[in-house]
Amino acid sequence: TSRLVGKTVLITGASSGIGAATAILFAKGGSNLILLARRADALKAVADAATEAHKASGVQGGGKIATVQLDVSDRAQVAGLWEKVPKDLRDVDVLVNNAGFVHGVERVGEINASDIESMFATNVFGLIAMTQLIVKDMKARNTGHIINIGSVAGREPYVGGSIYCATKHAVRAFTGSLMRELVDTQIRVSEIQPGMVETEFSVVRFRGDKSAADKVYEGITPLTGEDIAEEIVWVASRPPHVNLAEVFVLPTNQASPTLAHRGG
Ligand code: NDP
Ligand code: 8X3
Repeated sequence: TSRLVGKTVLITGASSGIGAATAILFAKGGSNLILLARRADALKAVADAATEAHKASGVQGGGKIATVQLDVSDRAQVAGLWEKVPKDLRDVDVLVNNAGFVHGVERVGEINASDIESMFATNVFGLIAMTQLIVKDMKARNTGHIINIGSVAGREPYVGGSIYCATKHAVRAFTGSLMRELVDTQIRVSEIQPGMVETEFSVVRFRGDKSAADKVYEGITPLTGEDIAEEIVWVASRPPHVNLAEVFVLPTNQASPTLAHRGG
């Protein structure tokens, strides 16, 4: 991972779960960080943990961290990002488009219009807006790596997940087009597609109902945010001529969104 020392990594949705674990692992590897999320306090706590991790690693170089309170679904906020980032961190080497969520398990016909709109606004339009902003600079410098967080739900739809699955299928299609468009550049484009990861994801899905969220992971050892962080850092730290285009990563006892073996 010496390839990551001094690189600048921008992570959206860095205040919890996969994004937070990824921030800490890149910090350990000597990268500089720009961390984005809507919750400023949680973001600050992750930045502090990342600073500690960088110090404890003893790696020379990197360790600069900027946090920006930002909603990726707000186009004006995304457009104003650079005003909030110190000049020496404005050349992004790795963009991790991780911010995303699902609300509910309602079936088509019963889904709140506001949930439909907010899932697309964050998972799809937010990811696209961030990419549009940053790919321009990457193209100008002919270097960079865009890592999008898709999902098993972007490969296989399931009952009660129509909108979320549609957003993640959209992420996969967008990522595929982008990779093809950039084939004549030194910019890499990758997608990580996790199965069940125990984060705040299910608490958000069940609108704060922790016991409903816990049931999702009952009888199975789910992935952790740290597991996915390892994949992201692995993908980002391959030699410049190697692009891990897709990484589909499941818990050992999960085979699809609806096929999991529970109870050991
Ligand atoms: P968490 O809920 O723990 O983390 C989601 C992160 O996204 C938070 O930091 C949240 O921060 C941020 N976020 C949400 N909406 C916005 C927004 N509009 N603008 C900026 N930040 C936002 O869940 P995970 O870590 O599990 O989720 C990360 C990604 O992984 C998501 O894209 C999710 O779809 C994907 N994924 C998750 C799986 C799982 O089983 N957990 C499986 C497959 C994919 P804040 O609220 O502070 O803005
Ligand atoms: C999260 C995994 O199967 O709950 O992307 O949609 S799933």
